[in-house]
Formats: sequence, C-alpha cells, structure tokens
Amino acid sequence: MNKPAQPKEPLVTHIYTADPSAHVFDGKIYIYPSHDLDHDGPSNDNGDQYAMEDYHILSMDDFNSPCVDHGEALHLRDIPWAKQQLWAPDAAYKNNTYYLFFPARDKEDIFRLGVATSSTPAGPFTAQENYIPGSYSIDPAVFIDEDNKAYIYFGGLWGGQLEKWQTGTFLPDAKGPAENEPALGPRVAVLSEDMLTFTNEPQEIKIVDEEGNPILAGDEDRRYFEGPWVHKYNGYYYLSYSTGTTHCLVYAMSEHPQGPYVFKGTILTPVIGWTTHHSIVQFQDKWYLFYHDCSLSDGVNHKRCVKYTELTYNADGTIQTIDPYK
Ligand code: FUB
Repeated sequence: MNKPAQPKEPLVTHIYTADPSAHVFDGKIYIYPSHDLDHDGPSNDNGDQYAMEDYHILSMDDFNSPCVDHGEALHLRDIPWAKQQLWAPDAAYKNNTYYLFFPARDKEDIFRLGVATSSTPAGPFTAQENYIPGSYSIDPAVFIDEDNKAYIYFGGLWGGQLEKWQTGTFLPDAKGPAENEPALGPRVAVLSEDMLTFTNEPQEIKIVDEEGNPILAGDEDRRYFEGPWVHKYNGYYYLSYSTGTTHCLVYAMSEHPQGPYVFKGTILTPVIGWTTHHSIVQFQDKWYLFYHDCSLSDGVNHKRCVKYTELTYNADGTIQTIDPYK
C-alpha cells in the first residue's frame, strides 16, 4: 500500500504526471493529470517532447490517504479524430455524467479540444467521434458556476498554437502581437447543456492592470501564456495561469466569469523544469494548489510529477505567494 503523499512531494512516483486538474467528486479528491512518457527524444519550443498517449486518473480519499492510480482511462487509439499529444486535461460533472476535456493534435496537426464521457469519475472514458466544433489550441479548464452554467477556458502560446488563431481561422505562419501591444488572452466559451459543444464563438478574455490598461505582450512576468484555471472564492472569480517564459503561476480577479480580469500577483514561484501548470480546489474547509515540477526526473522537462500544497487567502481575498521548495 502506498503511503499518503506529503505536501510538496510527488503524489505518485511509478509514472510521470503533470498538469493536474483537481476536483472533489463524491467527497473524494480526483486528479486529472497528463501522463508524461518516459522517453529520451529531443526537445524543442514546439513541445514535441510532450508526446503523451493516454490519461491515468488519480484519487485520494483525503490528504491522509494514499494516492490511487486508477489505470488507463482513455488512450489516443480510441479517439477517432486525434493524431497525437494528449496534453493537459480537465474534468467536470453534470447530467449524472463525468466529462473529460482534453487537447490533442488532429490529423492536420492542429490542436483541438475533445470530450469523453463516463458514468464514474475515474473512467474509463469514451471519446466523442469528433473534436468540439469551433475548438482550437490547448489546456481546457471547465468551471461550472452556481447557476449551473458551464464555461470552458483554453489557449496556449507557442506549441499551443494560440497565436495562429488571432483572426478566428488557423493561419500557420501567424506570429504573436508586438511587445508593446496587448498580450493575447485565454479564450472562453459557454458549454451547451449536454457539455459537448460550444454555444457561442470563443471570446478572448481581457487581463488588465489595476489602472485598467491591458497587460502587454512584452510584460512576460504578467502576460498570459497557458494553463488557465478559474475558481470562485467569496463571490469573486479568480483566473490563474502560467506565464510560460518567466515560469510563474499568477492570477487575476473579476466579478464576472468572462472578465475582464484585473491582474493581482503570483501564486507559485518557478518550479524545477520549464513548464508550470496547476489547479485550485477546496476540500472540506481548506484550499489547495495542485501543481507539478520535474524533481522526480532530476529536471527533465517532459518527465514531471504532480504535487499539492495548501493555499492561503489574505483577508482582502488576495492569495499568498507560495515558494515550492520552502
Ligand atoms: O503537458 C503539455 C503542456 O505543457 C501543457 O498543455 C501545458 O500547459 C504545459 O504544462
């Protein structure tokens, strides 16, 4: 029997895991991570080294219990439209059904978002025949509000191809905005009642500073790169994300799920490894940050491990910055 994972230690060590999306279903903690392959191939800025082929779902009864790997929940071979690279997933529960949202490259090498369904939180999941019409880029995160409306947030720069969708169609050679222009924001769409389609064309989320000025593309300490996550605390919506090239997890706040969001600060300072990716979840009366680093592989960027730690709010609703190694 595995021992319970300690804060800031890998949740599991028998496989490489990353991009943890944590949820509480049936009173237990379920973690939906990427499953990194143990390969020694070359790396590039396009992220070809992130060549994942399946998903394994993890769960813990609580933080004093061992973390269980429920085995293969979905494999690339069973997703008719997908060619490669099962990147960061998320999950949601509605209509007595569990939904797994995931990105993958389609047969034309364009990243799209797919959905798979299951009657149990740990799967196995059955993929829809095609990707979500009108979907693109990577890192889907689903937030269901108190009125039961479900929002899907997504988008990632560089290998995540968000730059190529600025006109609404895929332009393979498109570059991002100049340094003094507003940065690209993540996208949001409202999901249909059955959770399988978008009800509207995805909208770009505005992230602004305290004066209302857009965060600029050259402001790499604050601009959006990838890995959106939205949660609600004390009536405010929190959009947190990775700054990519500066390797921080940061957040912005809004009174509306679709923004605009006002930049607030840093949640997690850089971890070992290039990518940083997270989720935030309440379990019982405390809040937790799930994240990853590359400590399990001594720093190999595409061999990551999922961890957790407690997250603390200040009285004004801001979040205390966490150092992953203190
Ligand atoms: O795991 C592959 C990619 O790396 C994710 O989609 C990004 O968020 C980054 O963590």
